Amino acid sequence: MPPCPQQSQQTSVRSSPDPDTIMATLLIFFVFMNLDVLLRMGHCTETRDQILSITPKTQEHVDILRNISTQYETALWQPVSPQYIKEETQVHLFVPANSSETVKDLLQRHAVTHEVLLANANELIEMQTRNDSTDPRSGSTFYERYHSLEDIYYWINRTAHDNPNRVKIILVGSSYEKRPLYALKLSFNNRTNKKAMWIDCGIHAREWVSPAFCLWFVHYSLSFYNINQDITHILDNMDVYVLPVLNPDGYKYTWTSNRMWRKNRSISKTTSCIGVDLNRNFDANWCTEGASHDPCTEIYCGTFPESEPESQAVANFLRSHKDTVQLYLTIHSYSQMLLFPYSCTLEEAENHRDLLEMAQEAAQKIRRYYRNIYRYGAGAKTIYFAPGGSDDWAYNLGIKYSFTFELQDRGRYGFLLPPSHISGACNEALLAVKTIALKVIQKTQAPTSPSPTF
Ligand code: 0X9
Ligand code: ZN
Repeated sequence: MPPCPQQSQQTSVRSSPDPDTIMATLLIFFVFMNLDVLLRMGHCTETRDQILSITPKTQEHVDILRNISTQYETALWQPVSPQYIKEETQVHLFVPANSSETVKDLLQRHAVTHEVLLANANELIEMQTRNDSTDPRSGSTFYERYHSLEDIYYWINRTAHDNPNRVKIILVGSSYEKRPLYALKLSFNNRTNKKAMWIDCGIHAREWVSPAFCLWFVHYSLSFYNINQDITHILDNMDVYVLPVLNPDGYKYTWTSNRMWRKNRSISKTTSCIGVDLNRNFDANWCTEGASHDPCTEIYCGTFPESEPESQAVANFLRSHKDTVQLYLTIHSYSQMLLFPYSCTLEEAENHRDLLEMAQEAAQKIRRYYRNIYRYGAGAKTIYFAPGGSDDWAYNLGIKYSFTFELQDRGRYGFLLPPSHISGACNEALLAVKTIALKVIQKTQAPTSPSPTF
């Protein structure tokens, strides 16, 4: 909770012979001087959305938290679903202003202590949606800000138009609400038998730094080709498909109605609950432990694998390009992790050692150059069981280098990462992408141009 404004000091006034007049004058003067403070005091607990961090110490605490996050108007940030709440593990909970008092009362009544991670989420949300191009206070560039879906569509067209020899727009499908799913194909030469990599962003609507990364990556590729040795080598040897917003309906919804929305916006025939978790909708041990058949949960797997137009579009595209695509990357936030298959089983991927080495090297570079810690490992062992994910599905399709990146941060701002952190988050993720892509080229392709020294 933000500190309620303190009452200002009493102001001294000149004495008057009439005590009643003194009192009345004092009262009027006091109210007038503190009007702003008094007004704000009345609202300081009700008008601000907050993020609480709570570490349950007992099973009773766990049960209370599960109850709060399912029965009250809140949004669980971490873990993704109440079933993963466990003792001694931090829970991040978004509490809208109108449930704040009830939730805090409940916690207090059961002696569950909490810490306020963000006292005023509304201010952060406002900061992220401000149109900074017209804001004189902002010195940031286009790529250091978040953009509405319309702006991203405009940017896609503009980028292709301005780079006709290197960038093509590919329509890979359309969303449930019939928005186009555009990917950009970056192709810097016409070598025969050229391989490719795929990057998708924004599968989860509220993870805004993810689409920001896709834009960052494309911009970097176009600006630093022939300047940076690593990106030059990658683009000389691979085409890159970039899908900036895999879940446009959800992304749009986070800009207009609910900043904490995760799923797509498909309507269920059986309930009024909306949306499927697109990262539970792929055909990889679909809807087993770690996903849910309940449309009202955040990890709802849909009615059958690829029931959703968004996941089906990506799956169709990859199926028809599986002989060229060697590397699959999907960008999420938050928690700073480099994950690889499997998340849908505890079994090790056949090339587990390779994947581990690549993730380790990428994480080490981030640590060395950016002093930031990324954990890495197979999904199921590193975070939780999560079947139906795009990374596991792409891996089973035959794309043997498949990774999920969870970008910044580790919970300080969570999904509300301020725009000023976009460049740091994207630069370190870019370093990881370059490290992994170079390794894939090294492992799979005969060199055509001198490869950079690692
Ligand atoms: O649960 C997820 O879908 C991802 N984490 S997030 O907090 N961004 O939602 C992790 C995905 C890991 N990979 C698979 N589950 N296949
Ligand atoms: Zn995600």
